[in-house]
Amino acid sequence: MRNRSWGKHASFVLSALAAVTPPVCAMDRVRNETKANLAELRYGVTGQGVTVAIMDRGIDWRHPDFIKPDGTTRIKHLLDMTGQLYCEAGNPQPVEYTEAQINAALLGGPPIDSRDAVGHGTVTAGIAAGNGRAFADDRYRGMAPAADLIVVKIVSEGAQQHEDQPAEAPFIGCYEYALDWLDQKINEVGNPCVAIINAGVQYGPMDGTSAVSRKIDQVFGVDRPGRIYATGTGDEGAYPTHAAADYDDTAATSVRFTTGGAPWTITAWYTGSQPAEITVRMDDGAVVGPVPAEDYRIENGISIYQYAPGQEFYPWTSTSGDRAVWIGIDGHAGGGQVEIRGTQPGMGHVDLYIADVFLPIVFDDHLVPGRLSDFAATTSALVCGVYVARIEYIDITGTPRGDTSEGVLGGLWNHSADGPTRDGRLGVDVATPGHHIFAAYGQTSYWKYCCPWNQIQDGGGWYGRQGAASGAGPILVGALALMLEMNPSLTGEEARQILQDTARSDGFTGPTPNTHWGYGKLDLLAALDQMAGVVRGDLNCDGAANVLDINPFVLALLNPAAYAMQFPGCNVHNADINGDGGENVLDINPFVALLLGP
Ligand SMILES: [Ca+2]
Ligand SMILES: [Ca+2]
Repeated sequence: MRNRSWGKHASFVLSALAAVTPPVCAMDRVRNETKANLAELRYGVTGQGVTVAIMDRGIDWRHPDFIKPDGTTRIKHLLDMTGQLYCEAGNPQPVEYTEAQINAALLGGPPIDSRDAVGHGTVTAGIAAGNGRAFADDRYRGMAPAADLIVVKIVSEGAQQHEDQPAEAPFIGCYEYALDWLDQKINEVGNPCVAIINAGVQYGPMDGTSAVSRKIDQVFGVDRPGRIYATGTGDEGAYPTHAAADYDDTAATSVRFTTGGAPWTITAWYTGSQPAEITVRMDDGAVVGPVPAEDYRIENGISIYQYAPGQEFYPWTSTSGDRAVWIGIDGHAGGGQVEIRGTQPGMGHVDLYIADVFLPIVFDDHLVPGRLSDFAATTSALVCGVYVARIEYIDITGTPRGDTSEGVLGGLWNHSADGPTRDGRLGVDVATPGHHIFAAYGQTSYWKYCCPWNQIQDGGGWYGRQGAASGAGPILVGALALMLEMNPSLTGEEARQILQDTARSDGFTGPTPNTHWGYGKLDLLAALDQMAGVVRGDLNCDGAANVLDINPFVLALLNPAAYAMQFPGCNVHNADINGDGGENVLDINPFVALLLGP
């Protein structure tokens, strides 16, 4: 320690405050890890007066986590798009349910014919905003337990028939319609809103120019006060699902792939001003192409469609000016290659994607980073990577369960998708502890039926396990709801800056920012502190933390009342240097480190 007199101060303060301990909370791990509990203790934030909009597989509207203590629903509006296929004509009309209808149904009136057949949407809502009422001490409440909800059932991968529940067919609703509807309902409720579409893969331009991304920008945007859109990165991290290469007109550039033979697709985006021919050449001898720009070919189980810029199908319909290619391959197990060759002088660049990891096809060379979902590449989106919050738990039967195969505790989840976006933005703002967390489970969902080991001990069957980007995104959504409660006119870009400024780096994140963690781990207390004007280490309120703050720091720790009198208007929380929610002996070493600098 360089400052000997400070050393004496420190040892004195240490002995004086040795009995002080940081607050202990019984909440689930995520609220502690993100410092949501500390943020609530210090600022009283619970999401009150904020709308959380969940676009997912629906919601178990009967679950106690979405019902207020007075028995009425927390759902202000519910839209069900079951049976749709994007925005195609002839789709079943979306069905809207009001708060009053849901309340009547809760009281035994006409039932609401909307459910979360899969279970995913209920978990999303629970993580972001469940109030924890289904179990003692609100133990499994989400991040913003007093927020209002608007729910859109916008997608489903389908669910099997089970018990007395019918099967559900897969569907994808019309995102444009849903977002326009949501825009209206947010205005009707009149409160700030943070929203998520908790779905999405690498299918689209991945640069913020798809129809869905542009609609999200329109409804939320970077500078619309009180409107924020957030999402997780995606689940494709570390998988061989993104390849890229330069090409020109002198020789074909070849990207190798291996397919299992089942039908699926490769999509590609390349430089709009450098038109190219595309050929698919399989090792089994099948060759289709070259297919010129804005042409197509279907032969031998292989389809190649080349779109003119902006003329792709919905929801791609990109405004980037780049050219898209859709390649379908069926019945050709084994190796092959996509060949791209320019048809005029000059260099172009091509990105090739496999939509998600469940498809039986991988790239074998030209692999590059950048596996965000198309929705996560939205310009206005605040995006979180995923880190591991839990590697062990006990299931509802009392059986210990573990999963150490997808990352170490505190480390990045192995498949957290990474930036950059295709247009070169970092693509990740912060990371949240989304893998293996506990939240509300839909009581009639397929998840609850199929996989009882995912239900946790001490949850009464109401709560279960979730993970991946789907677990992480709603944590960020809930955190943003608390930030909107602090400042209802906060914009997305302001929130992004605060989250980036206040994120924590550690041995797992390595140097930040980077394309996996963004600026580091979400620290909600630090974020709200920054919003409240806290400057850690500045105890005399002159705007800087330096040697002049040593005596006021000691006073703040020893005698907060005297400190308040001597430094009126100063914030005693400026002395919570380590950000653990208290001003005490544990802040001494961090304060010294702060003064001594890096
Ligand atoms: Ca100062
Ligand atoms: Ca502290």
